Amino acid sequence: MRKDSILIIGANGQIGSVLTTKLQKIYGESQVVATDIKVPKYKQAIFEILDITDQNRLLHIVQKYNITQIYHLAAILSAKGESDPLWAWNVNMQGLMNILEVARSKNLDKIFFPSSIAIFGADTPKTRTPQQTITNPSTVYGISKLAGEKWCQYYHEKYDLDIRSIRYPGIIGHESMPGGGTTDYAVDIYHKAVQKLPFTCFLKSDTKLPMLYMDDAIRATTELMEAPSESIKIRTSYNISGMSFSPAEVAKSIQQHLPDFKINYKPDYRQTIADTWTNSINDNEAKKDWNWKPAYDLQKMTTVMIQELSKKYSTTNNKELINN
Ligand code: NAD
Ligand code: AKB
Repeated sequence: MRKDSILIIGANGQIGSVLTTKLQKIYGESQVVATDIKVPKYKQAIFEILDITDQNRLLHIVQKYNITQIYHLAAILSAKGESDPLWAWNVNMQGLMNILEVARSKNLDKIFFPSSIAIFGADTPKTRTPQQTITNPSTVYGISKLAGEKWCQYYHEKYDLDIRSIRYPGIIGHESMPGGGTTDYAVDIYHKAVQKLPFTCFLKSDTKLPMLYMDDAIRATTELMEAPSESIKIRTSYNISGMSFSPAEVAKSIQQHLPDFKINYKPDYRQTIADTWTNSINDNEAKKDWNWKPAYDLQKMTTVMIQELSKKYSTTNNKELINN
């Protein structure tokens, strides 16, 4: 029997850094190869530099470590992508196509590709957005994720590649900093609150978006990847839901712990992106097919975020933490 050998692409990022630790715990450090375009801040047991637009280098790493599964987390997110749309398209699309081709030609066992609520657009039903619906994304990031979902389904149907995907909402965790998305404010707000600083939000007070606590995101990912192949009925990408809130609502939940916390609003170009996204997600298919169930709501997440960040800020150099 072949032992699983895991390749993580984009391992230094907000999700990748946490998922790498989790997969090292599940499979053992010697079985997990962390890669990124940049050297990580903290030493990994096995790390290789990989620019995902370089297919030869990807193939070399897959062969060198006898890789059986890939978790593909490298992408240019919604806000950053709008500053250079062709660069974002190249990283997001060429990167995915390189993985699909290497996975097909080397007969890899399983691939994970994260999609996003960014695939939805202004004419998508806003509340409890269903699995199958109008998409019509407005950002280059959203277009690339939607095209990516379709390519994943194509490789599954045409080549029987076992590729699985989740449409993550905005992810919030205390372990790492976000990398250039429209939902980034929902992590930054906790860092400011814990440092007793006021927070200027780049979205309006009542802009409600779907969000998910990091623990739930990581558990959803490993549960989806461990589910029997025959129970995975959706080969584009699964809707999943955790919680939905606006900046005013998260500020209020923080004020229950830190009553002096102050927020003000200065909407910028990210407001235009958020306005096209949905408020909440219907995740019935994920619940039905692989028993998805979130564990965190806003109140529970706020309690843990404040506890964990307070510990970190009391023991760590702030600058090092912020640049984590
Ligand atoms: P991130 O921006 O924090 O991390 C992405 C990582 O990819 C970074 O470490 C970066 O150095 C690396 N990278 C960039 N270009 C690369 C390249 N050419 N080759 C190799 N590595 C490269 O992103 P994240 O928040 O950790 O997101 C991970 C995945 O989850 C992405 O596909 C993202 O679209 C998806 N997602 C994230 C969220 C969220 O809220 N964080 C929500 C929905 C979907
Ligand atoms: C972003 O805001 O771009 C990401 C996402 C929801 O895909 N956090």
